[in-house]
Amino acid sequence: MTPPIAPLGLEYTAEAARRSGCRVEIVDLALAEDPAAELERAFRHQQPRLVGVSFRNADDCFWPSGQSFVPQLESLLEQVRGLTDAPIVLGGVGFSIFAEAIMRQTGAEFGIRGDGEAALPLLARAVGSGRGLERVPGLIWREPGGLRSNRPAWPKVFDVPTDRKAIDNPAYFRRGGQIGLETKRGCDRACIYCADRLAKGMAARLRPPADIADEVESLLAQGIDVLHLCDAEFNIPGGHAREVCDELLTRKLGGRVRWYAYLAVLPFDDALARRMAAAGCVGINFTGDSASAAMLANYRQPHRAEDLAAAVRLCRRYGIAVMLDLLLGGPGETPETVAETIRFVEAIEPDCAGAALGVRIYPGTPMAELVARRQPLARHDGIRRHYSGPLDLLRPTFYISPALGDNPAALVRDLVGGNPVFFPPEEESAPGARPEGERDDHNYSDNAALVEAIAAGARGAYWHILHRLRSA
Ligand code: B12
Repeated sequence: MTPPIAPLGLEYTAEAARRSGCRVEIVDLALAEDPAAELERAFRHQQPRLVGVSFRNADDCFWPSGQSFVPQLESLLEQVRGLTDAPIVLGGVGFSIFAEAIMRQTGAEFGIRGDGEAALPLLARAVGSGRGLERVPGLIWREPGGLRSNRPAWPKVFDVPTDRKAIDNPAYFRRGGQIGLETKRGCDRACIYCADRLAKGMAARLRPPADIADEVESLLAQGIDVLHLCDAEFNIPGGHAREVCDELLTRKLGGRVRWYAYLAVLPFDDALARRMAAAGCVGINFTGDSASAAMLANYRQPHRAEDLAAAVRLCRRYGIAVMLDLLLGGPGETPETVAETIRFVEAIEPDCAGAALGVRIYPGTPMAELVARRQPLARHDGIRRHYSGPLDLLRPTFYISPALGDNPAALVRDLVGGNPVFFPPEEESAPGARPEGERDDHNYSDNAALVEAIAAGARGAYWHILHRLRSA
């Protein structure tokens, strides 16, 4: 996928395994010119005990393209099987969201749902000794009666390596424009559609601020000074966000690094905005969802339209670029609530607003239950998908409120009316058909405009780079 995003989960997991005494070789297929040749080279002179595969994106989570990456995972596993008899363990956020379904579909011997750092070395040992599988956190494995699963690996203590040398981060920085790091895992919000609870759990697991600052220093020492936080929401809980900023300020890192973050609209106040700006934050992407009170209640968001306006004002006050991510088309959405949201967002003038249309339905979320309660999912008139046959939530399956009619993307595009603040949805009749130069959505998968801008020196969050391209 381009621009390429550095595989942070792979890096933390591999480094933790190394520290626990495992011999680890990383084969980074995302940077390889010829991935098949790279794989062959890796297995030519050695046979590992275990092959781990990090699967980050199960699909692009984007309507109308709805591109699944599970077929690529299956063909990768086929190649690996041709090169070694070692068992395969799958992990990664894309895997964790759909863990058992992916185990069934791919035939992998093992999967780890949740954090890999502690679990992977334990599995390597269990595979070596032939016992102890039931003590490996998050493990899913095969037994004659079917799949067996341990509880997800969501350890309370967040202790990951801070020395970012396991993968070629400078190469990703040159080609991908920013490098990620985490300040916590898990989110206790109840937003009906979110997959984070499936992959990271609902209890926030906080990372010591000193470790975060150490990691920033490690990246800076490699010439990497533009970062993107990889928390679901940086400001949940707000107290930890303040402590992280304070640590960066104490170490005087604020002036040396520029960083971007995802934030919930609440809690966000003058004190946090000021601290974040001083600590180097240059852009925030808020989970805005909607400006309609009815829709925000349906999504179970605690904020209201006026909180969106206040967040944009605070960002302006402290010179932070601001993007609002909208989620249009959820349960209860009507043309009137879409219009209310678009008009409100226009009026409060963020730098950008992502007018995403269609809610990806993840199994086991309140969204999946809610939609199924109204009508059986397989025959539901709100379901949008590009595949036929039985409904399969592992394949990109979306919900768009039937009240938006047959061509909801055209409805949204009309309301947006060409306002360059918005990234509007592509029309269903023509997914991908818009010529590359005219593409105006914010799907970062195979995004040629971004690749080109980054090659020419642009750095930052992708929405911010696209925004600068549009305003140039
Ligand atoms: C930050 C972020 C971004 C940033 C990345 C910035 C950066 N420089 O890293 C940006 C904005 C660029 C981005 C883009 C996209 N993203 Co994004 N992103 C995230 C987010 C919030 C964090 C990802 C992350 O790094 N997590 C931290 C790492 C450490 O966790 P991890 O990867 O899960 O790894 C742990 C475990 O999974 C496990 N593990 C990992 N690998 C392995 C391997 C083995 C063998 C084992 C045992 C364990 C293991 O151990 C690791 C450590 O504990 C996630 C949601 C989330 N909370 O994770 C979404 C998320 C991954 N993104 C998602 C999507 C869809 C995308 C895009 C495709 C969107 C689009 N259409 O443009 C693009 C793809 C970009 C790309 N080239 O890959 C989805 C994927 C869902 C799905 N359906 O598959 C997620 C889950 C969000 C969501 N709920 O919709 N994203």
